[in-house]
Amino acid sequence: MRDNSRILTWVFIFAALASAAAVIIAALIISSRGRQPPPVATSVTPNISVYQFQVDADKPWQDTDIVISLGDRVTIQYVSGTWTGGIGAGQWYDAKGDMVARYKCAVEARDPSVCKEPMPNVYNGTLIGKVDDNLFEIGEYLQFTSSRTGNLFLRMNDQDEGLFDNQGSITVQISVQRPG
Ligand SMILES: [Ca+2]
Repeated sequence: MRDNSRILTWVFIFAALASAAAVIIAALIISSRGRQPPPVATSVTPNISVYQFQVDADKPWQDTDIVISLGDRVTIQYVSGTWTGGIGAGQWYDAKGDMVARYKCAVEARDPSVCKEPMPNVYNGTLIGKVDDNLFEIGEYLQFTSSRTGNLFLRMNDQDEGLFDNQGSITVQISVQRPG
């Protein structure tokens, strides 16, 4: 009996340590992913998945963790929120970008090769995306058939050095329709 209870005690201690380790590992995994939870499809039919994702103005390319495959029909739609690409300028806007300043580096700069925006031909402050090395302007709405395979990344069109004075975030809905 005494041996049995000792074994039980050790089993209990081992179980407690194992569950504590599991909690710590889970916390590390969650914190390493940043503050956004992994994408959860909010509405699923056999071949359509719908997600929501928050895009922060002051961060470079943000990984949605949504895998896009070649041939997928992708729809990205602005849902809510405002952001600014320069808090000092005082303009807040949605995914369309700064329609007051209407600044396109490739048009305004005397030498377009100095432009550091990800898409110098797109207005600053606009929502843009990429899959693999294929960049595209989104604004408030974009539907396309993907020519690439990879995770969907989103950000504001602003140069990395210019992110420090950005604020706000917008939420978008992303739907991915697999062919067939
Ligand atoms: Ca900025």
